[in-house]
Amino acid sequence: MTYEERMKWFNEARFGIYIHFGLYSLLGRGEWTMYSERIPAPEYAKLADSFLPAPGCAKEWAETARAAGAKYMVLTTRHHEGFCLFDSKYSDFTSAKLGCKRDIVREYVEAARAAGLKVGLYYSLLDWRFPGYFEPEKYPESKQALVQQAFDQVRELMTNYGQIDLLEYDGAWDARYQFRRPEWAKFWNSAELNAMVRELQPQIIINDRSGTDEDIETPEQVVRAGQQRMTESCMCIGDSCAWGYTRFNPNWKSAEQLLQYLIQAAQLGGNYLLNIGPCPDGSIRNEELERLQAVGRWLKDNEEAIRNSQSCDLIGASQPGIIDLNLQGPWTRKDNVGYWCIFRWPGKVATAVKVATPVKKVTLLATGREYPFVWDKNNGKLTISGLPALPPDPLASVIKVEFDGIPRRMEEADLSSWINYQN
Ligand code: FHN
Repeated sequence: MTYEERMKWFNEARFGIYIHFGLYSLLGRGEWTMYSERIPAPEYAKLADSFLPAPGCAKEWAETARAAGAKYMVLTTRHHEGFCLFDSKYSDFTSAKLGCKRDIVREYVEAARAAGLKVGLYYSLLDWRFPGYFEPEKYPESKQALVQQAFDQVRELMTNYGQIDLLEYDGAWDARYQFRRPEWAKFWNSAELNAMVRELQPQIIINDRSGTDEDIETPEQVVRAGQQRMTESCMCIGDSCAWGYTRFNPNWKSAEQLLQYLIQAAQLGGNYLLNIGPCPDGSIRNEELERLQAVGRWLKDNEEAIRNSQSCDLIGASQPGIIDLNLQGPWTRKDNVGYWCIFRWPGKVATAVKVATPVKKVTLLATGREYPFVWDKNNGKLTISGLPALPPDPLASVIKVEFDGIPRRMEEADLSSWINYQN
């Protein structure tokens, strides 16, 4: 399978849901609690007895992801605490053996498939229970056991759950945070690890966090274009330090902000992986649920602007504070069609500038209604009139513009030419 073939569904999707769920969810202080509070492993392990997610929680995640308009999910099968949500021959510290005694990963993959979603698995290479992670020179046997555990468990995940579409590694960095990727790859023997994964799952997409490059880059809490590969930007709905359930979480992003990030990702030809941190019983809290539902409602009418989008050269900024000379909003594109995603509705007339490509037709994407326009080929100004005075969609209204070719930005040879322009 070629890279393009493997990436096809991922490119079409543009939007996925990340799920951080583990023992840390019981504490409600984020997924780093074991380490940030230096809770000794035997004491932390006692939490497993109380890990009793409600039956059917995976179904709830999948239904919520589908209602949000996501096309895939990524579940933390094991985070840095080392607790596996799957049955493993290589660990007794699992949800299959303790607490609920259920294979949550199996429930999750089945629920995802039943909801028509692609299946992504997250696996943290590091496991805080191993001294050899923190001090590999001092505890070489522990380091060896840790790496062996990763091989054995990744093999289990790639063997026991049918087709896995996406593998997201994490936690490959060294405990002193020196961030040297070639050294991560050496520590984890990642080339060999990934060769095994690709042999077991030839169609899989793998992220670059094991130290080798693989298929996608996954920047956190920002949306940006890929530096070398396609990008999947992952982000929390609340603050950046709270991927796992964080009971008191003050800074929820609004549905408008989440949509702005999604559209910005689509504008750059990348994906947006939006995280939820289910409650101890696996349910999704209202603050997250209502925002995901709002994004889903918007996507119902406007997904044409998002799925399989290509990057667009026309002027427009998606985020507040980033002023690309057009405050109304960004453009996404599919071949010769541009989708102007307007967050700051201008009123009855919308004006785009520096449009170099002839315009054929203008409609509102959600309704299909056509609007009159004038395009001046000399100065590149596109003026659309007869629009509603108020924003047709409270979140973002999309104007679909059909061009006579791939829409291009007009270069201004003389930056002052507009001052006394007459046509
Ligand atoms: O340390 C983790 C963090 O808890 C979270 O899982 C994120 C998600 O991408 N990744 C790590 C930090 O890079």
